[in-house]
Amino acid sequence: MASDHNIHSGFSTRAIHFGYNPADHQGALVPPIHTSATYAFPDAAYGGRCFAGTESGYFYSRVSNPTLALLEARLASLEEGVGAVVFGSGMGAITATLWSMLEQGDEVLADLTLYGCTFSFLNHGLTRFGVTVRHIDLTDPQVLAQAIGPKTRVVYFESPSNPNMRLIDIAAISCVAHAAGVKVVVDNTYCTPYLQQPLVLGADVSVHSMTKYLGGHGDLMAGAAIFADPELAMRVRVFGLKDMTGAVMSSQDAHLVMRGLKTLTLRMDRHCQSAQKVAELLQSHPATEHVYFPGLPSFPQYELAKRQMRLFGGMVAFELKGGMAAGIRFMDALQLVTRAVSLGDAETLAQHPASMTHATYTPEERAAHGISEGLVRLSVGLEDPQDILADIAQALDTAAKA
Ligand code: 4LM
Repeated sequence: MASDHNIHSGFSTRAIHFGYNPADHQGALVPPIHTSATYAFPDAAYGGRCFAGTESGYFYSRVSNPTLALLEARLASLEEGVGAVVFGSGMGAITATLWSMLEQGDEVLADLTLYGCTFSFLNHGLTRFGVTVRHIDLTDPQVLAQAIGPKTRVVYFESPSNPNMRLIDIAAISCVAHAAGVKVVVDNTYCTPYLQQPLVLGADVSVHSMTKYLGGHGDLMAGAAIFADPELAMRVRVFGLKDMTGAVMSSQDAHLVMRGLKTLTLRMDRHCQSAQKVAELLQSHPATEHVYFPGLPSFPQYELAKRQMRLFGGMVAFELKGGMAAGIRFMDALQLVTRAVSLGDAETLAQHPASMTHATYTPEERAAHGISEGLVRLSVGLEDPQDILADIAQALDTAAKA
């Protein structure tokens, strides 16, 4: 397991060094990539103890692996958790965590808006196995206080939510949930541990798609769950990961995520600065009807954003005056900005949630959950800001003309 090297250092230093000392690895600056699926036991009794959980050594890489363990230690440090488990995708992290926390007859209270496949897992997946899912407006902690019932086990939300940027007050929701003995799971993908620390604010689990900002280069699929409770972390590893999903991350991808983490703060600073400029451009343009970005003083939850997030993030959503038709014209006019789903890459990406990432909702569900048909989502990348702005400005002008 990783040592606690650099335990007291700053965030960027830990993102680069935490848990690794080259002196323990023949001086290798970059941690080795352990590809072994299985591990030799010195004797049979040792192997038995590994399987019984009384020996902490490695025994099979579906449960743990030294390269993944280093990444897990680093993530736990960055988000101030007691442990972390990594997965082959963000959906792997979400499903393994919820499979481990819920039983038949339990209830999940989720916010109105969630990433499309998370919505689908809850409403089309867990409900088939006797779990009740109710969507409530978690932007108001009083709504949660009134909704919690005897079967409620988990409160689940994203902040900001994908795609319409609803912010949830993590500390206030955790307070209400914990008073009733209910656990809080937050999807922190949009923020990363650099911008927001759900566990410090009181949540029990923080889940991530590391396919996004943590990997940062659009070249891998990965997920993580970070825990405040070591027993829950262990249950998610030996049940949710090992038995229920098998959603194992490859050690090569763990190496790439650790490479991405080295530049996380630099990249996030730039994503956030450029997104602010993009949001201001959108807001000032006559073609735009609404802009959703936490860093605009006109954003209804601006005060909460300042309190809860270090910076306002790299994601911007907006609606044009001509609705969906204008949004599609805007997307088709883009030249530098790439039409693609996903987010957090070096490339600026534009997508249309209603027909892409949130097509798992029916049109009626989208309307009920506040996802408008004309919404366009931008993941603002790392290109020169003036080039991003120029492309968006010309596409807005084109969209407005027709
Ligand atoms: C997208 N998102 O929005 P994997 N949590 C959040 C997400 O945005 C996503 C996942 C989990 C998008 C993918 C196409 C807030 C994904 C799921 O894709 O399984 O790593 O993460 O564009």
